[in-house]
Amino acid sequence: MQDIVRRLDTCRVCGRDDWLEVTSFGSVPLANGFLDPADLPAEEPAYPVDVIVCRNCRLMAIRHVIRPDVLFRHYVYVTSESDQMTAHMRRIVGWCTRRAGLAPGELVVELGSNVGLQLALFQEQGQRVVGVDPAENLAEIANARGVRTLPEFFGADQGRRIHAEQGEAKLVLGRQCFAHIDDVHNVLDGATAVLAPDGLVAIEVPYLLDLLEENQFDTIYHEHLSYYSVTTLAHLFARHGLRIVDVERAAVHGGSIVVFAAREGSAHPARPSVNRLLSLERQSGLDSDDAYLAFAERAHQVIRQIGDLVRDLAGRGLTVAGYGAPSKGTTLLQFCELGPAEVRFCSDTTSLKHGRLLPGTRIPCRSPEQARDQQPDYYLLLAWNYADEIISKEQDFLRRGGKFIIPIPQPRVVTAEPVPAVA
Ligand code: DWN
Ligand code: ZN
Repeated sequence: MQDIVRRLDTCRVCGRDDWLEVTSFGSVPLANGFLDPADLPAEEPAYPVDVIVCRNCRLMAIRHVIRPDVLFRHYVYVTSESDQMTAHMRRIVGWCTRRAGLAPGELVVELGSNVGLQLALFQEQGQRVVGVDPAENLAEIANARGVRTLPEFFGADQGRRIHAEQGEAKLVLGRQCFAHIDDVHNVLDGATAVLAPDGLVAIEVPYLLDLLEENQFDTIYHEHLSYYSVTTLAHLFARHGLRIVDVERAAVHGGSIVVFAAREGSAHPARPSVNRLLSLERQSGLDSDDAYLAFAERAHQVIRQIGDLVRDLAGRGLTVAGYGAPSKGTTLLQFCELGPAEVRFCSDTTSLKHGRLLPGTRIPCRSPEQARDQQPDYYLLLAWNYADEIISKEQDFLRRGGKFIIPIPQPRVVTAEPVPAVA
């Protein structure tokens, strides 16, 4: 255990050791640690999920850092090909092309590029691309589809090497991976080593403000070391000669921000979005302890509500299953202490998860095809960040009397006929 987990004492952004202890969600196995039923471990290691906030730069983080190779060398999460995500990735291409003035032949480098879906869209419009992702199994898939991907953790060495081999990058992109990075300074050293003088760094992260306001406690798990606001990212970028020039908010993953940063001396003007969000964060109290403590109180209340609701339904002999087995779902089920007695199975489209058991709860994960023969009375919608898309495609289930429980921000039941929220 000791060499796999380390305690975070000094802030990874500003270096201070002055923390607000926000709350603990207990100790749980890793969110993507799906188990092979034919080869169950005697004991499943569990690690604390303790939430802390730096009192200097307001970075929200978890206290215990799991070694990145344990989390990411073999990865079961594959970028979703849902309509919502595909539309979002196309929007990212537009946003980045316009702001960075991307032309055909110019270089785009993506960190955490997964199976290369995002980079393939830049390739379509003529950019040269390089992905860097530590997940060897996913980098293999990306390379097989013609998206050059280095199966490595991105850092200063990789930035320098790509620069030497491919020249300057007009865009360095990191979608939904910055929260997963421990040594953020090494990564930004890599980004600035390859970035063109007038290039842009674009970082997409779940937005701390949405997480707090929408009680998204289930997105707090070991892969997510940090939870960022624009204020904290501004601190971080300034230490690397970068300044935030624009920010877009996006609905993906429960509410995210896409932050664009340019070199200090470059001509990129700062857009009004930056000050608008910095002041919104001040107005929302992100610079005081109360906002985080109030979130913790709400989160534990919602955890109780979800657990009580599902246990009550199961107790009345109704069947409940999980819709999706996302990392946030395996986390929610563990925090709510729900097991196979309450949640019969989870159905998920990711073939890497089929036939496996969810970490901690050991609830079986099935394919949607298998699930179709055992429709439950209630689906607990664990992939709630795709609720609109999933509910519109599952109208038959609703028409046949099936019901959805959307757990976040508070549990509410969705039926074919709208009913009031659970008190
Ligand atoms: O930060 C992270 C984000 C980018 O992705 C990672 N740490 C891990 C992962 O988080 P997640 O697993 O919570 O991500 P998603 O995208 O919310 O996962 C959705 C899950 O739901 C996938 O396993 C696929 C599944 N799904 C499904 O079964 N039917 C999704 C849709 C849209 C569906 O219709
Ligand atoms: Zn700090």
